[in-house]
Amino acid sequence: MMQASKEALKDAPTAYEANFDGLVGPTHNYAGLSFGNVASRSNEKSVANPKAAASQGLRKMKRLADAGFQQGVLPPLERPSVGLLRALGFSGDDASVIARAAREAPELLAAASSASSMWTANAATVSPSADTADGRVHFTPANLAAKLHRAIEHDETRRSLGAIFADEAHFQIHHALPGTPALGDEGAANHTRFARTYGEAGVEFFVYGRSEYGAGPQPRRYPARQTLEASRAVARLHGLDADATVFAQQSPDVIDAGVFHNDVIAVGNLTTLFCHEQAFVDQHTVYEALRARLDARGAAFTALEVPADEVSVEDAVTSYLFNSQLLSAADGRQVLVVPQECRENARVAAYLDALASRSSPIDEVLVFDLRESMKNGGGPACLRLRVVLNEAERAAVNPRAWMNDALFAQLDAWIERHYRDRLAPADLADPQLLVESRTALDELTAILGLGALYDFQR
Ligand code: SUG
Repeated sequence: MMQASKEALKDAPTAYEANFDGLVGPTHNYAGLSFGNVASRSNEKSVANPKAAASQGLRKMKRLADAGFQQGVLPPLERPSVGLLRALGFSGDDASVIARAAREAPELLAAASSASSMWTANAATVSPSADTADGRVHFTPANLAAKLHRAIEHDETRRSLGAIFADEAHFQIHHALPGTPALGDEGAANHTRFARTYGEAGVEFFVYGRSEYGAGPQPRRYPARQTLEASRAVARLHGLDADATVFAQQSPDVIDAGVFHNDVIAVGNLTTLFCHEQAFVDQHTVYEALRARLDARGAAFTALEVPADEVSVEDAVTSYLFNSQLLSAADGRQVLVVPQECRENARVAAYLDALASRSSPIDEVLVFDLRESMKNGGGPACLRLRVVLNEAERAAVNPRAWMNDALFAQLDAWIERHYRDRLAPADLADPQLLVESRTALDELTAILGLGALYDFQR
């Protein structure tokens, strides 16, 4: 397995998987906004530390960049969104809009204030140029229609992707699908791309929670956020070859156990799928479909399936074992990036320790403290958007978005200068938070070379 992927890397066209992590915004807080996401609900109303959250995320980026991975940064969106509150009928100057919303509809102010754009796995679905009909990298920002606080992200997300992937000769950034239940789309969190090497044509794997018009079981307790119809629409928009896509339904039982996105129960990279044995409906048929499609592209598919008697679905949900990043190092070794909660769950820790002695496609495990994001249900994989790029595409990316020593130092000092170390739900009513947030973001656009990205700058 290892040998094969090393061999493959040697003669592949040069392409890389870059991970673009979302910088945590200054309003990071725990508002319990995501029914179906166990961590979000159980930490509702606890006090957040935005400074620690941003710093934990930044340190992940830096450590992975230092380890030789391609690492980029996506900016936070402007929050609180005074625009949302105005659209919902609150008027007056900005401070009055916030004060009235805090008094009359604190839940709407919380939705307008969420720093949820940090979870860039939900920013968009991305198809590499090797897979698309027109040979460009395609992005479809996710409509995130299931939750108000997330449904307001896609327009601004599209703008920030446009500031980083600006060159239309290489990048096509679509509009989000219409934001309606039939077309609920949660982006790359429900999408995995397999290939022999990054530069070759691959197989795109779309996982949905329910179908609006088709058959199939439905979860009973928690919502299924992604529909088959949305996944199919994204595949069409990106011009993917029908022979190179697989659509699979997530098990409704695991959605009901708190697996609100596929990336809470499965992660893939190149020819490996690492997943729980209860992740999908008709799991073995799913493997066979992936195996056949990859076989047709000269690649050998491997499923590394974790049995329930070693790690239960509940263990997976509390530890976020599968919300890991499975990354290929330059020498072909696969590295699994996990949150520290995986070391704190005895069964998951034992599983990871045993990996070393088993023959497995995972060669190394790296552990990260992402506690602040994890308390809202966002692990290492949620925080990143994967973008496979060839050399020409990489050269066309806004160069200021790449993590390096200088950018790390600038962002670290920027966080230190602008972020609070304590944010309680009641603090969302403070009009000064908007002023602080805008001051920070204004400076950030200069650091990242993004121009006048935000509405307040226009
Ligand atoms: O959409 N949490 C996010 C977490 C997203 C995780 N992303 C992936 N699995 N890829 C969500 O549920 C909680 C916000 C709050 O409750 O304050 C939140 O939005």
